[in-house]
Amino acid sequence: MAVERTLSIIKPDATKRNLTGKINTKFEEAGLRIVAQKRIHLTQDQAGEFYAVHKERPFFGELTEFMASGPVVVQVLEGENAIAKNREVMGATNPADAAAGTIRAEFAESVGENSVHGSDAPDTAKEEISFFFSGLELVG
Ligand code: DAT
Ligand code: MG
Repeated sequence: MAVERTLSIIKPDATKRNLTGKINTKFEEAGLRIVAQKRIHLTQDQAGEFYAVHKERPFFGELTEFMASGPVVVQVLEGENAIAKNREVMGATNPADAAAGTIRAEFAESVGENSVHGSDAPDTAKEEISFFFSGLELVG
């Protein structure tokens, strides 16, 4: 295992319900360190650029509208095996399938409004981190 970095987003459904601290506690309890973090409000175009891989999917409009509907907290998490570990702490995309104790099992409202995003592989983690952060903003 190696020390990795991954991109996490606390989505508008969660910031709206003031859950940033509770979600961050889940990351920290799992051994993930928050090495960069900022609260921003995306435009729908910016959300579409970030989620470009899904642009042909039927839910793309709903997804980008939701991601632009309120503030998000974008963050870089660091730790051993951080990409897979974060996916584990997040739980399955659909909260109905998410394991007990995961962020999505505890907080997500639906498959669309599912509280968190996490990179799914080393190449996407690198791209997604540089979408939001400059090297100067990453404090290990
Ligand atoms: P994940 O966020 O677990 O990586 P994904 O990459 O397949 O899941 O999809 C990105 C987001 O798109 C997901 O977090 C919520 C939304 N989404 C996925 N499937 C959906 C569906 N069937 N209906 C509505 N939104 C969906
Ligand atoms: Mg994904």
